[in-house]
Amino acid sequence: MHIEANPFAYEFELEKTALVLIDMQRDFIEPGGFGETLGNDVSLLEAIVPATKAALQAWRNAGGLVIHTREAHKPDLSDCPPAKRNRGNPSLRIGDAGPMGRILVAGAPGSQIIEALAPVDGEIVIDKPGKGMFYATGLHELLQQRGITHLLFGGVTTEVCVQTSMREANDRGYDSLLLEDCTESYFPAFKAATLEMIRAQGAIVGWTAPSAALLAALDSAN
Ligand code: TIU
Repeated sequence: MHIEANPFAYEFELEKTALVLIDMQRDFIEPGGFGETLGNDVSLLEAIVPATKAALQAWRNAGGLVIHTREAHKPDLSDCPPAKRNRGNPSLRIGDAGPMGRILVAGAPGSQIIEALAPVDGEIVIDKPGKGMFYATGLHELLQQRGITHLLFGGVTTEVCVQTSMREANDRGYDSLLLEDCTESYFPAFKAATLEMIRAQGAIVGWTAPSAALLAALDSAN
């Protein structure tokens, strides 16, 4: 299969490709969560939910593997170093009690994936303590066991956890594509810059494409 992508077509085999949705959690997308405590306008992120849901549904219908990540720490915060907990100028820090439970702590309501994109049976859910999805998660080994070589990305935020995960993926030998309308930043200029830098220099980190191009690829394969 191939997707009409930037800077050129992206070739993939369905059985060797996973759709990865990064950190589509209440803490980042809904009012009252971590994103808002960092001073951000979370309504920007909510706008990608319909396109992301459509891409997820099409991928599920095609029988593709789905990975969901969550940025979520252990309750004792032993996996959250001061270099992370003390950064920013939030009114609430990671681990503090917020309106949706403890901020970015596994099991808290705010750390759950938003209802519209909730994982279903057979999908993989990874709790990650860092920005990148490979750091301290064992995900690379799991993907290797399943013969995955290609990754399609959506999620939030574009320049933080999504970009870090794509760069980690590139270093580990995966060919990655970011679905342009299934990712968002609290800073539109950062999203635009991230899309540019991913695909610059001949797809130095990976490809980008609108989700319609993925849907067209899946349609034409039927
Ligand atoms: N603050 C911000 O833009 N992002 C994060 O803290 N985590 C993710 O990107 N998931």
